[in-house]
Amino acid sequence: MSGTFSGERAVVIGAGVAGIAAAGALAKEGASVVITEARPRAQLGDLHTVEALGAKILAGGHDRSHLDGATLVVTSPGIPPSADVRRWARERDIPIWGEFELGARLVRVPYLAVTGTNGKTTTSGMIAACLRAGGLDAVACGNIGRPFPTAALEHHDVLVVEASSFQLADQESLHPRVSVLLNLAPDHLDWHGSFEAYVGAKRRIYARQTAVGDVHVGGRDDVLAANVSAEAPCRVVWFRSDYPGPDEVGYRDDTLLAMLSAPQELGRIDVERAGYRADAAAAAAAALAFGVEGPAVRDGLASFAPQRHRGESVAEADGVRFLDNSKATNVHAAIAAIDGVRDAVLIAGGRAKGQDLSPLATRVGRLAGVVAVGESADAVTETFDGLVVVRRAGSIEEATQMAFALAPRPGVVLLAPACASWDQFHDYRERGERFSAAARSIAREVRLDG
Ligand code: UMA
Repeated sequence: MSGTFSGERAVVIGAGVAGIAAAGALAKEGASVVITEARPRAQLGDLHTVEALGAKILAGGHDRSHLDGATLVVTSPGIPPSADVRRWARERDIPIWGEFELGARLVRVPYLAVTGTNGKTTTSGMIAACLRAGGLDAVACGNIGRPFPTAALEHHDVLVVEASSFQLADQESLHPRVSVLLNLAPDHLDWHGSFEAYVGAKRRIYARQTAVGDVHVGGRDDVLAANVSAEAPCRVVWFRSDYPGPDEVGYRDDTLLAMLSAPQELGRIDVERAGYRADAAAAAAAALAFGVEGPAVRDGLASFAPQRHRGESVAEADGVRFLDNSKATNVHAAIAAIDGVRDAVLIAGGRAKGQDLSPLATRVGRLAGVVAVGESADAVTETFDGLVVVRRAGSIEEATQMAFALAPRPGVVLLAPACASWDQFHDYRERGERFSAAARSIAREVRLDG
C-alpha cells in the first residue's frame, strides 16, 4: 500500500485507544505494523479492524524481539519514559514517536491545541462548538478520546486537539494555529519525574508557533501558567475570570466580555461548576483568535452542554446533595471543586500519581468530614488527621454510604478524589457512574422510608 509511511516497519506500543488508532493510521498510510502489548490478548478490546488492515498483535508482554526490523516505534501516551520497551528502542536508535507526532505529521488542516492541568476537555468542546456555530466542520480530538491521528485522516475543516502532558512530551512537530494553556499545577509526576519536566512538556504546545499568524491563549488567573504563557514565541491573547484589560477576554459580572479590538459582549455564563467560567473565557479567546465572529462564539458557548463527572448534582436525599466530580483527578482540580461547596463530606483517594496531597488540608474549613478510599487512603487520612472527622472505606459504594451518614443536613457529599481512578476502576467515568448509582440508591431508600 502506498502512503505517507510506505516502506516503514512500525512497532506500536500499547493496544489501548491510542495504540489501536495509531496502528490503523500507520497501516492506512502504507506502513507494515506490529503492536506490542503488556496485557494478554483475552483482555484486549476489538482488534478485528486493525488486524484487517494488516497489523500483527503481539500480546501478553513486551519482548526485545518485538522490535526486530523496526524502523519506527510509536508509543501510547500511558507508556512512561522509563519503560523497558522504550529503552530497548533507544538502545537500537529506532526513532520513537508519540501518537501526537504521528497526528502532527498526518494532519492537513489547521488546528487549535488545548492544554493545562484542568479544564482541557471542557474548553476543547467549547471551542469546537464555537467553530461549528461559525459554519466550520470542526471536531474535538486528542486526549478527549478520539485520537488525533484518526481525526487527522478524516476530512474536517479544522480540529481542536486536547493535548495531555504525556502527548506533548512525546512529539516535536505539533504546530497549532492557536494554542491554549489553561492553568498549571502538579500532576502526573510519576510519569514525568518532576514538576519541571511536566511544565516543560506543557511548553511544547507553543514551541513551533511563530510570530507570523499564530496566537497563544494564556490565563491571567494562574501566576505560574501566566509566566509560561508570557514566553510564547507568538502573539498572546489573555483570558481571566474577572474584568478584562486590553487584549483580554474576561467578565463583567456573569457576562463574558472580549476586549480584543472593540469591546464585545459574548453572552451570560452562569454555570456553577469549578473552573467553568475560566474555561469559557479561554474558549472564547481561542475561537476569536482563530477568526470566528463574536455572535458565533456566543451561540457556540450557549449551545455547549457540559460533560458528565465534572461536578454535577447526581442525587439528593434528606437535604444532602451528591456532587460527582470524579474528573477531579489531581489536587488542583479537587481544591477548585471544594471551593464551590460548604458543609461537605469529601470522598478522596485513588492513585496519587506522585502528587503531594497535603494542600487539600488548606480547604478543611469547607468540610464536615472526609472519607478516604483507594490506594492513597493512608495519605488522605494523614492529610486530614486531627483536622476533621476522617473515615476509611473499602469501596466507592461504602464511601458514599459513609459520607451520607457523616454529612450535615443540609449538606453535600462531594466526590472529588484528587487522584486517578486506575487503582480500582477502568477510568474516572466508571468511578463517577458507580458513585452516582450509589447516591441514587441512597436517595431511593430515603424516599421509600419517608
Ligand atoms: N500498556 C503496555 N505497556 C506498558 C503500559 C501500558 O502495553 O508498559 C498498554 C496497556 O495494557 C493498555 C494500553 O497500553 O492496553 C493503554 O495505553 P494508554 O495508557 O496510553 O491508554 P489509551 O487507552 O491508549 O488512551 C490514551 C490516553 N490515556 C492516557 O494518557 C493514560 C487517553 O487519555 C486518550 O484519550 C487516548 O490515548 C487517545 O489519545 C485518557 C487519560 O486518562 C482520557 N488521560 C490522562 C488525563 O486526562 O489525565 C492524561
